[in-house]
Amino acid sequence: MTDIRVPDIGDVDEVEIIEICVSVGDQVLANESIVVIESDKASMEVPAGQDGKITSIEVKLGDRVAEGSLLATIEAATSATGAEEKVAADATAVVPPAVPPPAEPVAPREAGKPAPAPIPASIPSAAEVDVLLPDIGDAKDVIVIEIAVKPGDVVAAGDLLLVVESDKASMEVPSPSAGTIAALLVALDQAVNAGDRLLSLKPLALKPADSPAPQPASSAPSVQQAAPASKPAERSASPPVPSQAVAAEQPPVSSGADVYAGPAVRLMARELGVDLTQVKGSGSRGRIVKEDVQAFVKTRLKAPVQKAASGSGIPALPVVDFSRFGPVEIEPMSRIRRAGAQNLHRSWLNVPHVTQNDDADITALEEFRKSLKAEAERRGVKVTPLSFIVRACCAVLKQHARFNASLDASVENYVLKRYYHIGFAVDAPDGLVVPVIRDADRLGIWELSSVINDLADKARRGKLGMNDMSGGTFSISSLGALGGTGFTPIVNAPEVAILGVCRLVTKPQWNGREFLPREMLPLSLSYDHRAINGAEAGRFMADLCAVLGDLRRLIL
Ligand code: CAO
Repeated sequence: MTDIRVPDIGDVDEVEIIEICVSVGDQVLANESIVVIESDKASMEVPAGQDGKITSIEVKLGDRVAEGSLLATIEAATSATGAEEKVAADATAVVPPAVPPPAEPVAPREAGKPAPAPIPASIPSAAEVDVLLPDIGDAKDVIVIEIAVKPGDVVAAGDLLLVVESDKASMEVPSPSAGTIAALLVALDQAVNAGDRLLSLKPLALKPADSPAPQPASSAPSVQQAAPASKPAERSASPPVPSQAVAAEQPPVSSGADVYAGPAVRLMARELGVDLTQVKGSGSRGRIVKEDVQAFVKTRLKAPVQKAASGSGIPALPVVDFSRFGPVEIEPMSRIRRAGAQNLHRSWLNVPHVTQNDDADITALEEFRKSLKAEAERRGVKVTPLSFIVRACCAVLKQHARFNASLDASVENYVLKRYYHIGFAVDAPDGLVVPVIRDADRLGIWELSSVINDLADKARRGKLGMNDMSGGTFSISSLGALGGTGFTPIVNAPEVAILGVCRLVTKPQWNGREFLPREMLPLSLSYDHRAINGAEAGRFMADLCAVLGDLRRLIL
């Protein structure tokens, strides 16, 4: 029994065990890796040092060890059973032993690999055959970048044995038949050429009567795929399979500790900072290959660009060259329009919107407003329905405090505002702006009309200051002069509601006895459904319509 210890690790005190490549009972060659250790500067594979059988493993993943620490123990191979002898065995021997040897114990496999099928005790074992590196075209000295099996593993025909890589491509070498891996004849990073012996395989054979029903090709290795016992074993070489070719039919790799990847891929992932649990394997049985890690990194590198394009991590819209379909010209957005677009997008994405529509009968209001015309001219103000709507909203907001509120950062509390600063959207030449009427509830119709005129004028001339546009508690967007029968205004977050107003229409209304022409004002109330429920919105709208329908309610 010989100890395998941490070798010279230079000037670092400790290294971490980041991979254990063998299990107790595994037959290993001298240059096979036992564990992989890693310092903050580099990782290093610790080889067995001699051919033999692993008798104990003294460390576990994550352990920190110093130079000289015991990693594992190994029992040197004897001449009768050692790996060395397997290497030297005549690869062309075809005569099965007269008495079949007992099935080899199946060593535990690497975490995440599909469990091999157990070997039925009645199955006779054929002679060992060598698996050779097949024709690899012009390539010379291709490198073994991954070894997917170890001595004792049971494989089905077609299962991945190892991966070699030239400077142009990587190729998988599958098992030519079902069997037990007898010995590995190459090591990681070793250069090999066509015809070189890669490993020796002890083919399995089944009596025909024992053959189970066929299973899908992607299932775990199973003995039903074994070569017939009567078929002589031969020096075998299967065509290499380009890694990508099998990707589509393989199941995805499982997550967490169940990552199925070889040491070379793991090393690459560590170097690139890739979490292999997030990488989908395209190799045989979901094994992660180098190309998967590269593709993962490429996707992640593109991700920030997409985020910037969509603003919220939402998949970006395709970039289309519209000039392919006809003449186009580019008109840059104004600064205000760009800022408005961002605010609207942010509100739309953050606020679950619901819009409630209703018509207010403002026949009496309109009569009254028109009756003020001469006086308004004398005062030098234009009185539109908007002043009355602002006034009515203030009265209703006082009865429905949650509409004059914001949600706090936890989204668990209302911030009820005891002031009524009403914003109104202005269609200014440079874009939409929302000046705010301060303490609108304290202003009469003349004052309100005057403030609205002044702020709208300032907005159209681009003269609004920050103070004119901040502190709003509720907003109104009036498209009344333009038309429409209803729309969905976007809540001006962090406010929780906004009232849209469309063009007044004369409509017949049934009063219980007859239809009469009435001046109906279409209203659209959008609200943040986190803060306001539908019934509350319904009551708010009913109260608003009632006030607009009879302004005497303002003095109740
Ligand atoms: N139905 C019918 N006529 C209406 C009306 C309505 N709902 N609202 C206003 N009017 C009339 C006015 O009485 C006025 O008529 P007179 O000139 O005969 O008196 C005329 O339409 C023009 O009004 P106005 O637009 O000058 O004034 P206002 O107070 O109604 O609106 C303002 C002011 C600044 C809100 C408006 O000019 C504006 O910019 N609206 C656009 C808002 C907007 O872009 N909203 C969309 C934002 S995105 O959600």
